[in-house]
Amino acid sequence: MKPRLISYKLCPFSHRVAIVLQHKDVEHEIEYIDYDNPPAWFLELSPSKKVPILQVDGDAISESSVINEYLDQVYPNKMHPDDPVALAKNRIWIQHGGQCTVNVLHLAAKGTETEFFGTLEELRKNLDQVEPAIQGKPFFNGEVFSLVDATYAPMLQRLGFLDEILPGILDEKRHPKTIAWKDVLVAHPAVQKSSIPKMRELYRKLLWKKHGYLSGFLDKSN
Ligand SMILES: N[C@@H](CCC(=O)N[C@@H](CS)C(=O)NCC(=O)O)C(=O)O
Repeated sequence: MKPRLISYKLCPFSHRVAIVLQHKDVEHEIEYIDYDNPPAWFLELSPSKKVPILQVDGDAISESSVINEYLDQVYPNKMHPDDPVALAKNRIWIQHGGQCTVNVLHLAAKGTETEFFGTLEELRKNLDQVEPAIQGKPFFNGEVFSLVDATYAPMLQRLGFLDEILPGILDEKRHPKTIAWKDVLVAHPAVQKSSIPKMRELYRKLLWKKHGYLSGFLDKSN
């Protein structure tokens, strides 16, 4: 049976898994469910009621970082480093990426200017930690596209969309390596192929629907 990814269309955590499936060229299916009205079979399948879920041979695996480690173990084209210390450090960065991703999800939804800039500073402090660890030649660890790259790519891609709406969200002076890394990641074939059609447009529609602080800037950007 082909692995089957259960996802919401714009979920950055599910996108991480879609990137790994693409990068490893794994034949797979994706089922997008409705965030506002998840089907009963999904609620039974997902202990946390969250996506992503990967269905494999009658089993269901949850948590994007766990799913990606599973895929890396089972399919060729290794994305995790072999060296145990490098591996441990990569796992720590992957964990940290969860916090950054939550920050970006909150940025898209925060209602007031104060809430928005408070969350932005939280994200920037989290990125302060990542910035010196990026090797950027061209990827996080150097030449090999890793699970850390797949983990941060959806968050950085969405942050790029937000920066188009309110320029300066990405701070060139504070995070130059992160921004260069983002540019490499969004152009990567696995990230491109795993991004849903009209992604930028749908993301902007979602911002509009959320009616947060940023939605007030949508008209002024294209
Ligand atoms: N730690 C989880 C986070 C997954 C997550 O928060 N998914 C969101 C969608 S992007 C979700 O399903 N939210 C629904 C809910 O919280 O009920 C992972 O990495 O897989």
